[in-house]
Amino acid sequence: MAARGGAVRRLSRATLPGHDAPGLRLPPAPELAAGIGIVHLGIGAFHRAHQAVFTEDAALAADEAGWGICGVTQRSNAVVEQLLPQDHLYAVLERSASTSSARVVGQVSEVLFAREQGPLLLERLADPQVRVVTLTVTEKGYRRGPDGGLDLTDQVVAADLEGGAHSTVGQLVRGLQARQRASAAPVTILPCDNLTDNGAVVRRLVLDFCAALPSAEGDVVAAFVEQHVSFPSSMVDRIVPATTDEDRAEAARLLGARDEGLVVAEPFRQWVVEDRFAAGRPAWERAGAELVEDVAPYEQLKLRMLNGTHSMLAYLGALRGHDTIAQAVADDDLAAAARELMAQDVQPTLHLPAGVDAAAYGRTVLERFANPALRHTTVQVAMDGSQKLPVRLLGTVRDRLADGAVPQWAALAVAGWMAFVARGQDAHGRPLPLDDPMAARLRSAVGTGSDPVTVAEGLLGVHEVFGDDLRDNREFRDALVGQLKELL
Ligand code: CS2
Repeated sequence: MAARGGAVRRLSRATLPGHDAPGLRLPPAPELAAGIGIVHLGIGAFHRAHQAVFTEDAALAADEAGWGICGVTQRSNAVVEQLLPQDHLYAVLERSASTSSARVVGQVSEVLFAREQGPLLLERLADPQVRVVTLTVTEKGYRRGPDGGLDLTDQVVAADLEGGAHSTVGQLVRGLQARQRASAAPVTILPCDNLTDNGAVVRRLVLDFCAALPSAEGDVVAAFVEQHVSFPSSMVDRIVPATTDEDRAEAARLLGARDEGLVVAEPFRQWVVEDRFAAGRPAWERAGAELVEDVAPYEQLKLRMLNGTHSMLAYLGALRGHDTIAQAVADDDLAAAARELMAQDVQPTLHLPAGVDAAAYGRTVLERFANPALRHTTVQVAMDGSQKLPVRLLGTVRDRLADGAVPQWAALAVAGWMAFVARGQDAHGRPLPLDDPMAARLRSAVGTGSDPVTVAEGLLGVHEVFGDDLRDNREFRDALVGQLKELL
């Protein structure tokens, strides 16, 4: 197949241009990525545009090999097919409003399809050379129950407890068991998903899994976890929309070759990591990551200001017929709502990291969202609302209610989600997909009702999302009903 832009050859070490060209940066020599030191579960676009880039830059800055990445793909082997024929090379196409540039990343040394290569995955997790396991498996990938612990009623988890290794937590624990038996070498598990206190969350899930194993088996691995495994939290930030054909054509022009593994990203990237590593780590601070003692204030700032506002713009924007976040933020009403959400509702709840100006942070967030070159779709950000809302918006709602304030703007964002679920189409009558692991539950909670009270009360009754406290909060309910009158 000839790609647009005339490039037919596939990206690989052999087809790389001889040197950097304007707008194109080549990868370091393959030796730098030699030796797998990191296993990454969930090698989607985000990992490739974020942690892999930081890791390569750290290896370069410190001139240190041994931190090659073994990426693991869970649901399909698409990433294996993308990267294997390319010597695991791929480009990150960085798009600002005015320019694009590409860099080819060579830090991934291996990609495994967990479903078909389970034994090899356990071997990697047991390998003492592997010292860090990173994760981007999305919110739903953790399979948490309503109390935040491991959902033992989940079928995949249940099958893993019988000896499988298909869920993320099952893979971690089966890998740790193999590691304990093989060498008992310490290791760090570093989650990079948008969850509050993600390190503690994953630690708890791992220990929940151990506790559900027969005790002779579970106690041994739990003791190993307690003594030799650390779970730092981290905050990750980079906007990485789905790659389009247009992106691939542009990258082909820059690379002179076709890149099936291409990812697209904004220029901005941030990574704040708790510096608690059981067995060393790459020199990420030399690549611009911030290694801190406590990530909580950074995480709260990012999840509530950026992701909360992103979700608001996604739902309200999609309902109004805006295809992209940039279009939504160019809509004066929605930009104003986004500013009010941050200023009125979110900012009063924040415990800011030292030296951070929340208002300035908020302005930067909106500038980043306005980047027209990214084409981040509203429906992409809108997906998995049942998993995202509690983390991004409902903490703000709870904190404001506890302070005796009614968070009208956060209620507007939540009502946007409710209207998105209930209406199922935008202002032009185009369908809006409800892509959510709880879609069936949400649909039945709304039923055939389309009036604000039925929709608000139906969805507030979804315990996993709102708990009992928000369901029973009269002021919040009234605020939602009021907003839904406008939206439905
Ligand atoms: C977005 C995030 O898809 C979404 O829900 O809000 O992926 C967002 O782009 C990143 O968290 C930015 O760091």
